[in-house]
Amino acid sequence: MADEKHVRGMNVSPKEGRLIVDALILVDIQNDFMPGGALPVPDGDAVVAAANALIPGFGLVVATQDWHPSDHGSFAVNHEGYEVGDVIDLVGEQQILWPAHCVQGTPGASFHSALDVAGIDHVTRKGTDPGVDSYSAFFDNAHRRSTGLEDFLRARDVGRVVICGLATDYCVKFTALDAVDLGLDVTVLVSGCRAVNIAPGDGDRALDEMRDAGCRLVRTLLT
Ligand code: VGL
Ligand code: ZN
Repeated sequence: MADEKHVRGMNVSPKEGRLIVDALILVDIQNDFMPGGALPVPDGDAVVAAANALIPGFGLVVATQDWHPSDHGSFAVNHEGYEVGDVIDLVGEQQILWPAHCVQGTPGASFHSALDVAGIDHVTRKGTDPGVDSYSAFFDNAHRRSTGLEDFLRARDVGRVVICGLATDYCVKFTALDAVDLGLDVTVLVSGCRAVNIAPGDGDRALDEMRDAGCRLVRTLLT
């Protein structure tokens, strides 16, 4: 874009007399979502290289961590008589029951060891309330509580976000949809995302939902 400036890796462009800043949001690039992890996303480790390639191009990089207490309500093991994949009601929301994953402080909750964590400026942890899940980086699934990420981005004049990570059909999708609702300009780097695909096509349907909501879907940020 002709009006775009690239200042020491910080992409800024003038809007209404202010600068708007681009941020990269890396969603849940954690061991438990990798092949062999507790809640494996097929080919999930492919997003690490994509994330690492993007990081140097952004002046502001945020990473999220799914960060559950062991008694979290999204874990099947915490609901007697229920199994992984069953759907229950949790504070009025439909909740899929998952295997226990990303328990606070465990190796499964750590970022993938090859992720360039030195390039991350801020970490948002979500899913910490045992009573409600939080797929989105911004709000819990019942939209009752904010994670603080919105305030963090607004305080830094972020107007545009690029999103990649895991999983396309859950945390990436809900993060992208909330970001659009918050008035941010949202680009999803599809090549840097992978889906759980519990039902075949879930990932593709999630991409359609994001596009319909106003997200820009791209396969590369290079021009
Ligand atoms: C996620 C299911 C449960 C995700 C997190 O990161 O997409 N999916 N918790
Ligand atoms: Zn989770």
